[in-house]
Amino acid sequence: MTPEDLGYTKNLEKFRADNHLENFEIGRVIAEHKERYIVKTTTGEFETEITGNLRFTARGREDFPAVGDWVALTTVDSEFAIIHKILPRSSIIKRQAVGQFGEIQIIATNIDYAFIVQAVDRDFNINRLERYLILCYSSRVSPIIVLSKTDLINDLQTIEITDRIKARVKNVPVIAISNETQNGYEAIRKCIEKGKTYCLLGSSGVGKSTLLNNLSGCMLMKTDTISKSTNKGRHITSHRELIILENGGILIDNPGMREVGIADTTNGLEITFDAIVRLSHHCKFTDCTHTSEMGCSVLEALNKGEIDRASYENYLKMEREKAHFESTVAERRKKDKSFGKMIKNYMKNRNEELY
Ligand SMILES: Nc1nc2c(ncn2[C@@H]2O[C@H](COP(=O)(O)OP(=O)(O)OP(=O)(O)O)[C@@H](O)[C@H]2O)c(=O)[nH]1
Ligand SMILES: [Mg+2]
Ligand SMILES: [Zn+2]
Repeated sequence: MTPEDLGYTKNLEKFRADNHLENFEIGRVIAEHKERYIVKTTTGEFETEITGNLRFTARGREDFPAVGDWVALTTVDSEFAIIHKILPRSSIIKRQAVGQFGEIQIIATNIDYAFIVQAVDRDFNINRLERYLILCYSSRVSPIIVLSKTDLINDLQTIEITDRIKARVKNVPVIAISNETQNGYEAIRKCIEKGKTYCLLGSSGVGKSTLLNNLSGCMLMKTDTISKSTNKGRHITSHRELIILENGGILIDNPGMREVGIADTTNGLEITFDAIVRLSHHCKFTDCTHTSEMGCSVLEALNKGEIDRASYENYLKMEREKAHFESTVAERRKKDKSFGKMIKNYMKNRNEELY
């Protein structure tokens, strides 16, 4: 095995040389278990921990390793190693964790493509697809839409669903598959290139792990029948894991996501809703909300039927969510700042008392 088989690139090698990391081993994080990371190198797999220095200088989640990361490490013995540095990430998929105020969760790093998996049964929802697209585009990851469980419907219905997606979502491949019959697998295999990293995104129970197991030819990931009566989607996959396929593609499985919160959306909205955003540049008012204004190009196109109404409504919703996220971040910064000031004043007063 070579580092390239794990997805190593020239850019990473350049960074390694520029930063004098030749004396360290280089490896890729393939799994994470509560601050312990499994790292794969060309010589084996190691259980690792980060150095105390990395831990104490970390400012947030992003300063800790995540699945997909390239790291510089020193081996202690044949099973254990210490991570000294995380190499720069070419991409990072993150989302706002559920319930936690502004807390960011890293889904995976150094990803080239994301398979967004939706099942054609009750899970299917184009608004949610657009959420995943925003997530991908803001992470600089190319999306590929995978419709699973097509064995549950007939061919005409599959075509109808595919067409509905294509009417709203432009420039993204849509592949319909069944993990039961393996229909559509050829198209999936064609997408997978050697040395490129793919991650599987989607709700619980849509068949991500089944797809991964079938592609790899062995049962690497646990899958299970979800409670059919409630269809609640008990999570089967509990953590992220990276595997290498025989054809050289690198796949990262993920636990299903219940909510896809919109966090840092740099360009994500713009690319996902490209047609609407382009139109909005022609609105009469620069602060146009595209809801009731005179001279609104978006509303004009909507009334002429040139843009999809459902997509337009989802766009407005995503814009509101983005604005809400940004204001909570701003508020938190303000709070952090005033807290910082209070500490500073306290220290100053204390020092004045001391001297
Ligand atoms: N009929 C049908 N069932 C499928 C298909 N793909 C997966 N399943 C079934 O759906 C259930 C869930 O599959 P998993 O592969 O575990 O789903 P997952 O997306 O990995 O779920 P989480 O790990 O919870 O996120 C299993 O019982 C599978 O057998 C499919 O294409 N057709
Ligand atoms: Mg799974
Ligand atoms: Zn407008």
